[in-house]
Amino acid sequence: MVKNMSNCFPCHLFQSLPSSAMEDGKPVWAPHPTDGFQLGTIVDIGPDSLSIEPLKQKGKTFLAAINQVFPAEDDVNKHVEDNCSLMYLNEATLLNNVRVRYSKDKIYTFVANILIAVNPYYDIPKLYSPESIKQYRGRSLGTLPPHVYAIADKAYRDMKVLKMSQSIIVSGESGAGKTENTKFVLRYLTTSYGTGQDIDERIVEANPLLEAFGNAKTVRNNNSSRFGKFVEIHFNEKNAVVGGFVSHYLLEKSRICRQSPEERNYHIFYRLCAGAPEDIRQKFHLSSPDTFRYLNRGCTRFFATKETDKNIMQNRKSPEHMKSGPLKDPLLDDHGDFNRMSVAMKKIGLDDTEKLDLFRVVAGVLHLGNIDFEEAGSTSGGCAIKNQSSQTLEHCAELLGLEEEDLRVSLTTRVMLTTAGGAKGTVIKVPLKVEQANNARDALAKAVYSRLFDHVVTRVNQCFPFDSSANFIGVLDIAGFEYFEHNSFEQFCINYCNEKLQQFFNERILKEEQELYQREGLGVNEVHYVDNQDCIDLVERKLVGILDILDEENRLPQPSDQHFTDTVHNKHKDHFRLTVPRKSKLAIHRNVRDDEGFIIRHFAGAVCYETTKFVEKNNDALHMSLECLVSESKDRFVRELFENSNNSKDMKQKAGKLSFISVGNKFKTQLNILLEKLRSTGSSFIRCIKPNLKMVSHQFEGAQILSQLQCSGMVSVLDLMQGGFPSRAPFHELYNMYQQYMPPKLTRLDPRLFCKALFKALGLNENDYKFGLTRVFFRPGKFAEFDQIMKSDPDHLAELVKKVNKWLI
Ligand code: AOV
Ligand code: MG
Repeated sequence: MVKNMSNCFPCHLFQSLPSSAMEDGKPVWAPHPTDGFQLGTIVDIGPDSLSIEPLKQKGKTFLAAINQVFPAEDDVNKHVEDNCSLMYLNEATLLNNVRVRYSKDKIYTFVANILIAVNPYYDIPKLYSPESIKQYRGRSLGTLPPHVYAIADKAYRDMKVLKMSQSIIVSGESGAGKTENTKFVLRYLTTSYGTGQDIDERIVEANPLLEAFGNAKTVRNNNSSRFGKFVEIHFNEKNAVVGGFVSHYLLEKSRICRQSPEERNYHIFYRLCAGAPEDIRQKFHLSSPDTFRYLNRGCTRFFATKETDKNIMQNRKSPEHMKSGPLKDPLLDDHGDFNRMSVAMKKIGLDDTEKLDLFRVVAGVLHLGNIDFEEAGSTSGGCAIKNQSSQTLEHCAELLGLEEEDLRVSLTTRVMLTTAGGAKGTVIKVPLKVEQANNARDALAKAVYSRLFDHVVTRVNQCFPFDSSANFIGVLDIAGFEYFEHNSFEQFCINYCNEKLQQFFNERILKEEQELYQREGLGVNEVHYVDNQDCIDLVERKLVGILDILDEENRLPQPSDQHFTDTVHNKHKDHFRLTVPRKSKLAIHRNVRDDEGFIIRHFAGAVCYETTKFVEKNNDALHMSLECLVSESKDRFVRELFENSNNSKDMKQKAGKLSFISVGNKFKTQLNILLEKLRSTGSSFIRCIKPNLKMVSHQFEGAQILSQLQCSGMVSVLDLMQGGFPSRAPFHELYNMYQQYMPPKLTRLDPRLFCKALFKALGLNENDYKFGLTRVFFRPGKFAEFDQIMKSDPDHLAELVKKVNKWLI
């Protein structure tokens, strides 16, 4: 089997544009605003731009920058399973190949052994059937059409042969299909290599539970994961599944209290309201979602008005959708999902008590959100809980196992430690203003819910325990590079994570390639590529990195986002990766100082971060009064949620001091552990692509997709490959493939000599291939060309055989 691999000579893309393109009027790919690229011919060449006449609009020329015009394949309707067998490797031919394949429902494409997966937004018949699973079992990469199963099987075989753990890194933007592909990998591995026991099913069934608590509807994805995860499947010495382990990263906490227009809170809230049986509804005082503040402020439109919604509605005819209360999202079936989730919970072994514990806390958070405050009549300047909220307060206290009075006091006052008059250590209660009390309430809700999520993950991990494991295959499902109109701390963290993953990707793709070249004695030059270590340092270096500067700010008596931003700019005045945003970028529409933020030049593009709320979002600590409150809950389950983080003795001492738990640095630590793990494994990459913003099938928005290919680093990979030898085949495989076309006399040669003779005779250009110790390496597209000659032209072949004979004599 011929493998196409990445390679190492960085070269300017334009170098591949044949100089003859203009003379022979051969079509080229030139930029197109919505399709990404369009075919055209070069009609004039300027100093740094080309004049292009589009094929579709004769006579109407436009200018394109030289480095954005690319050679096209002769047949643009042709598609290949491995993009590296194209003659020209560039972003335009990749986009076109992916486009042609997508139009034929071939959503997977290899670029060497990196898998590109386009989200089809509908179920392609049989693509993931049990037969399909069987088919891919034990088959080498490239022998069957590209598939996520092919990657899963390669990981398994590599683990087995190399006796080394493996990881599969799935990336892409929101809605690109990361989570779905991750699930296919898990199902594939447990089905093919499980022991047929509970464990296999549990690894798959843990997902509905994790998704109920950690996924939500956003404008980009109706089932968006709001956390990152690394799922390890562990195998024993005999390479059978023995257990699993899930690590999670950065649950989005802001969503618990507030959602953007047309977005929702975590699924579990609505499912519980819609699906809980009557006795639970009564016990937890549940009612329709629109009676809860934490649920009724995001989804402002409840009925399908968008074209897409209508389409999806037509596919989901259940009248249940239309019946329920106003906060019912027509696209989601909360009632049915509740039942499916309950089944999944049962399958992974959660009993009714545990289930009720989870639901009780979820309901408690909902009621907490409904507590309202008003200015207190007294002169204290503080606030009181509104009368109408008194029952809510009671319900919340009951569900979270708190004394009503304690909850009231903790929400409306704050414990401080006096230092005045030398009377150190006197604890006093300072009344809170309405605004502060609202914040305290929301902070408590976020803390309770995120602890609950941590618990869910811990609990899930108990479902597939293992005593010992020989190796694991880990699947990383974490959000890809993000840049929105407004970017905050969440984007900052996720993009920092993507810088680290990109660095790993570069290391792997280039290093492995280099090692192979060395082993094969090819004597090619060192690989050079843009290292993003400087960008990573900017974020994570001790003391001077942005994360440490932020922590430092958090520890000040009066931290401010502005002061933090200024410090970042002062410490990195001339940093190549960092700039001050221009006024126009930030200040418009928003009443902020024009420098309240920074721009970071990431590998995938520059992103402007608005630093408002960075300080707040970086702190995971609750006010002491609230922390004490919940850690001393009468409800054992609630108490345990807060147990490991603090012991109350410490806490009393800390009261009054500034409490701070760094979100950013915790993430940094987790990431570094993850990367260490990844570096110790063999790795495969899946790049998921979202075909359109409407979330519909059969619509390919070229320009959008192109930008995703660029952000995922695929374009730079092509850039490197185009200059090198991306296709290679072991001598013996070539020998086996072509010996049938050769006279017996030739087939007596050993495979290496056989290949040499063949190539010589064919008159192949020596720049197009190189002989290694065990295999031949080809320039892009050259193997395909050679194969074409060998298989298609008998006359030519006869001629050839004569030549080979001659050469041998
Ligand atoms: P994501 O994980 O990449 O986004 P998902 O895996 O949740 O994206 O995919 C989004 C939706 O696209 C799914 O709910 C499916 O409806 C559909 N989909 C994805 N892959 C396939 C497939 N192979 N076949 C059919 N439908 C598919 V996010 O978690 O938002 O970053 O945070
Ligand atoms: Mg997801």
